[in-house]
Amino acid sequence: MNLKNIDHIGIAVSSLQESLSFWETALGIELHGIEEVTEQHVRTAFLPVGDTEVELLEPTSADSSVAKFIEKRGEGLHHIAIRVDDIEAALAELKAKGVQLIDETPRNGAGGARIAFVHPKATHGVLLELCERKKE
Ligand code: CMX
Repeated sequence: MNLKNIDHIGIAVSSLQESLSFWETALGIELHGIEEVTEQHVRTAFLPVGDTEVELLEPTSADSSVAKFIEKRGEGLHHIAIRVDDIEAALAELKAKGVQLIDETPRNGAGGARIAFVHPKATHGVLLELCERKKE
């Protein structure tokens, strides 16, 4: 599959407002925008760093997988997202290789991206997101 780059790194936080004071004030990174992704039950804040971004993820409901993650493991690194050209092709290739997928078909992510997750059990402990964005 044609992997492009690390699109973003997701960090689970209890409060966007509180964590932004570190990323914006201490590191001086300019916030790219805040967006609610209703399908994923999260509010996200994107902070560009070089050719990738940090995505802060705040749960909007107790049912959110991010809320469960924080409850079980505390705030911290939640996932790594790799950008692909063709997400359906990437998922088909992983499925054919017997990789344990969370999503066999893409869902909607922040910024109009199409996303799908690979189970952390398949990746030796890291939740991996595949991410396809509209061509610029
Ligand atoms: N990174 C690494 N490991 C993780 C993890 C994460 N983010 N989340 C859970 N795990 C671990 C659990 O601790 C558990 O480990 P142990 O078996 O050693 O205890 C293991 O994965 C499996 O857990 P599970 O009981 O099968 O499943 P959970 O109910 O904990 O759900 C997961 C885990 C990954 C399947 C679920 O969170 C999921 O479907 N995630 C994809 C969707 C998502 O995370 N959306 C939010 C982001 C949206 C966005 O970026 O827009």
